[in-house]
Amino acid sequence: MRKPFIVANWKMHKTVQESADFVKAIKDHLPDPEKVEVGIAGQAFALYSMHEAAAKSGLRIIAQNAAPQLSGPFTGEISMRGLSQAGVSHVMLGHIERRRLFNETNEAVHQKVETAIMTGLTPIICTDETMVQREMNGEIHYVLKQLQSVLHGVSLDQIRDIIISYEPSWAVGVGQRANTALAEEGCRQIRRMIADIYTYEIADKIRILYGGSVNPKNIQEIMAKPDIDGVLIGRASLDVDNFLAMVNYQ
Ligand code: 3PY
Repeated sequence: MRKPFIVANWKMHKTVQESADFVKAIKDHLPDPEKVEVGIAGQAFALYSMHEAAAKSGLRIIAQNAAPQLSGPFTGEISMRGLSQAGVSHVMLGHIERRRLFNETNEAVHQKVETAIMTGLTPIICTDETMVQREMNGEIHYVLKQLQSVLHGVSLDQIRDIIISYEPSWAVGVGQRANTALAEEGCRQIRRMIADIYTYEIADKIRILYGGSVNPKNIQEIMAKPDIDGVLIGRASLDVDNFLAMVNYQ
C-alpha cells in the first residue's frame, strides 16, 4: 500500500514567526504518521525554525527549490547539503512556477534530482502541462517527455524513493475547480510510464501526487482516486483550520 502524502506548498508566503507558529498550531492534530504523511514546503529562511517547532511530530519539512551544485561560488543559491542539515527531508524540484517564471529546464531539474539523491533529500519531481498540450490527443505526452529527461540516469534503486507530482497548469494557482477525472488519468499515465521505464513493481510502489486547486471540499474526492497518492496544496494550505481539515481528510 502506498502511504498518502499531503503537502502544503506555501510558495512565497509567511515569515519565520508565522511559519513556526503555524507548525506549533498543527503539530498535535496531525494524523497518525504511520497512516498519512504530512509535509510543508515553506520559504527557505523559515525551514529550520519549522523543523524545531515540529519536534518529533513526524511533520516533513520540505524545501521548494535548491541549487544543483553541492557548494561553491553561487551567490544567492541554496545548497541541498545545508538544507538536509537544517532538518529538511524533501525538496520540490521543477514546480511549474519555477519552470514558467524562472526558465527552469528539464536538464536543470535533472541535475537537481541527482544532487538531491546525493545529499539524502527525497526529490518531489514536479511535472506540468497546459490544456492545449493535454487536448492534443488525450495523452500526457508533454509530461512524459519532461519525466523521461528528468529521470535520465536515475537507477532502479534510486527511483524507489522519488516522489512525482502532476500539476496541470490550468489548475495551479488559480483556485478553479479541480477536474478529478483528468487528474486521475494524468497520474495513471505517469504510473504506466514508470512501469515501462522501470518495472511494474516500482510503478506500483512509487507515489504520485496531484497538485492544483486542492481544497477542503474536494480533497476526499481527489484522494479516493486509485492512482493519486497525495496532493500538493497551494493557497488552501495557508490557513491552519483548512490545512488540518485536509490532512485529516480520512
Ligand atoms: C497550487 O495548487 O497552486 C500549487 O502550485 C501546488 O503546488
